[in-house]
Amino acid sequence: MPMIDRLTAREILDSRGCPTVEATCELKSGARGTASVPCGASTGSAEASEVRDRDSKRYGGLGCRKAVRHINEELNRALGGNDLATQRDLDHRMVELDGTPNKGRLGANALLAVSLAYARAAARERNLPLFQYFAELLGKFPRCLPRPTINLFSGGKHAGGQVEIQDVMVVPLGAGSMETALEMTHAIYQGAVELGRRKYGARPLTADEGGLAPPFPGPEAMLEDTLQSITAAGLEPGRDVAIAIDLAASHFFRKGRYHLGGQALDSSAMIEHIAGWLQRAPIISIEDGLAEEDWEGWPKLLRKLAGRALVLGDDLLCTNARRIERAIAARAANALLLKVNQVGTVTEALESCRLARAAGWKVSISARSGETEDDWLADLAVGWSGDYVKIGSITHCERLAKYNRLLAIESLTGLSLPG
Ligand code: 2PG
Ligand code: MG
Repeated sequence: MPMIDRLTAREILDSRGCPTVEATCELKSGARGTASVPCGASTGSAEASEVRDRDSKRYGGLGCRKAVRHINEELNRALGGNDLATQRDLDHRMVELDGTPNKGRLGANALLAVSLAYARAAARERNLPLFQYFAELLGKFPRCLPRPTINLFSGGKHAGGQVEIQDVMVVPLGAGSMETALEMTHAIYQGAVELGRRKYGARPLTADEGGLAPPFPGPEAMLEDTLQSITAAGLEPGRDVAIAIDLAASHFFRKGRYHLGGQALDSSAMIEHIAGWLQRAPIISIEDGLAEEDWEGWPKLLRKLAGRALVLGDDLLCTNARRIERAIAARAANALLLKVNQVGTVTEALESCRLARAAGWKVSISARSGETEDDWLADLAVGWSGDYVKIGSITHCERLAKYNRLLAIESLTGLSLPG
């Protein structure tokens, strides 16, 4: 039975150079686990709340010394030496201790760091690979690896807003293994770099998640360039490689209108606009096609795209059980983007995953735009049988830590991508 001996934490930096929290959990048995938490830029308004120092003299107020102190002091005192036999016990105890509806007192960043560090320590205590520990929490061993949705082009908040759409991703449908999926993506990425050089006159700069971010004249050019890059790699769009898009539409929705490509579209026009893209390109997933508060529009979007593309909720759902229940009841989506730090503990994220699955939804397990070199996300995506995994592009070390871990899990387990 894992019993916590000591919790410690430090402030470290994420891939944007912003502070975040790393925690270490030492169990009585001597097993230890360390884990760090990511941070979003295009956040949903219902996300659990991080505690930041708000001291403008350090990191523009984003310091995490308070959250670190909450782990080193209060959480260490309250949880150390207690008989917390399971992940569930620990996470529920932390939620109780925090005592707020959004984890605003101790901080979702503090709670999640402890939750994950404990998971790692508990797995080590039993000599389990981390993905197997997560699979045991779910109660089901994965039958295949999640299919990667890999960022090729970036816009929106991840690229300084040169185009409104946030992520255009490639989905290597024709790949039977993670190894092949990455190899195909490399060829497409190189094609896109070359295309960018020719079309926009310079090697395209990369955005927060390593996606290429040339000065696209509009979202349609982003799609067109994606198709051309796939073809330039000798691959066939739709057969070998599909496209997934995260519009992150909440971030260009103002006063009831979607401000996209110089137009101001109402919800119905926006849905038609998206449906038009599906005619032009093999798009299999639309994430946050509408804004998080456009609850009336989402069911219409689902009806329009049903059977053709997934209607994937990120900002809409925030991995939050109550919002997922509402979306299921309203028939507002058919897929969940799961980000553990949106909710703040492993157990609550698992509950959200279960809810989505019980409704017959697909689940895509996602990193954040601000990440660390920690690779737990790869284990989580495999352990919870994610249909898809979203990590970012195949550049930048914080992304590669996860892709490389997926390669390691692939060779360790012999699991392949779904047929
Ligand atoms: C998203 C994520 C990852 P962020 O919107 O899906 O791309 O971005 O972490 O900034 O919320
Ligand atoms: Mg998103």
